[in-house]
Amino acid sequence: MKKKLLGTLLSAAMVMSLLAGCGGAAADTAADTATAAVEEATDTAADAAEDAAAEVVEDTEAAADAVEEAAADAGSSDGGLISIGFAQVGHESDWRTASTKSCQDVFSEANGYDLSFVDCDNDEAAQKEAVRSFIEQGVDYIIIDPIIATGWDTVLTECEDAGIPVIVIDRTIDDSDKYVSWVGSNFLTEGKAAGEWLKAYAEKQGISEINALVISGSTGASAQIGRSDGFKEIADREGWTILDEQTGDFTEAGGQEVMESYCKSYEGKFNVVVCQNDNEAFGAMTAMDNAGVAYGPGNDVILISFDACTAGLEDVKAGKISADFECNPLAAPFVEQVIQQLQAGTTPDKEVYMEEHWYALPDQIVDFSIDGAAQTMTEVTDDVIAAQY
Ligand code: GYE
Repeated sequence: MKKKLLGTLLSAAMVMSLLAGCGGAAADTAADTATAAVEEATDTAADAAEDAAAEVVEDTEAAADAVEEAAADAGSSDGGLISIGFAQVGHESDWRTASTKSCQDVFSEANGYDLSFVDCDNDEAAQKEAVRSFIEQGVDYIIIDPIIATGWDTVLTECEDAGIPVIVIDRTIDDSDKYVSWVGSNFLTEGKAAGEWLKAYAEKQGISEINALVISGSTGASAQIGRSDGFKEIADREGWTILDEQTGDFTEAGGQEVMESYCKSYEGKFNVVVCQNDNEAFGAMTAMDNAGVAYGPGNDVILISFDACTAGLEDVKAGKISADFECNPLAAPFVEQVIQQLQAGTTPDKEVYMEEHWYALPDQIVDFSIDGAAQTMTEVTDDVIAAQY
């Protein structure tokens, strides 16, 4: 870590200059004593002068060694880079790929970082192991994107005991506050946005009855909990029926599998499908195509999705997904700000929220509000798609 090494070098340099000063004084004293000794012709004074000179030489050598050691440290162990361990969820979605790339781009060697990246493949135990291995490595900072929201206090306490600041990215940790900062999205708001949009859109279309099927994300992930709770809050208030909610694990394969079974179990009974991310929606569309279910604006089934990645927005533009609620994965620059604040000794905000947009085509753009706050929707155009992650 740059800061520590610089400190060591500075103090070593200070010790050296002090010793240099002392060396001059001690040498003078030694010389005086030696002269006196010669004058008085006593062996004792000569010995004292020799001892003093030897001590000065010894101390100066020790200081030089310290400087050399610190310089070697700077050159060898981490090259003065800030070391970071990042325990990433996995590689389940387009969103995740963008999140990983964002972190790898920002925390590059060229930017002054030494990043240890672990793809935890959606395995909670592997994620805790990754964090513990970062503690063993003695990294400067640990970034965690928690696969699930609970079960964190023990390992976060271990980080705290080791004096390593933890920054949480994306999903939240709900049962421990032993982290410095969290940077991510408001998943509850995203879920409510989908519900409030559906209410306004259904009204505009003259649809009075909603029978929804939800394909949820990985169970226990805060992104799943927030989106489920937010949508359900509006559904309950409006008296809609949620026919079923099963997890597609945020993957395309999972979305397809769940939708295949929904198409059989709820044939002709549903008019809304809510997928908690775009990849699930891609799978659900394949399943509906295979089952002969028509979806998208102008068809029986309204398909709602989250994330709004490039491919998701392409499906909005193609008239397949009726509305897509963004979750912004490009959080790494904000995490870097947190780290730079910590480096500078200032206290970062405990929570940093990402900005996001709600996307649709013009006919599906409706006015709605969330908890009294009016929302603006963004029309999906080619330029919007080109600028998306
Ligand atoms: O929506 C999904 C990903 O945690 C917000 O995880 C993230 C979610 C995102 O797999 O695509």
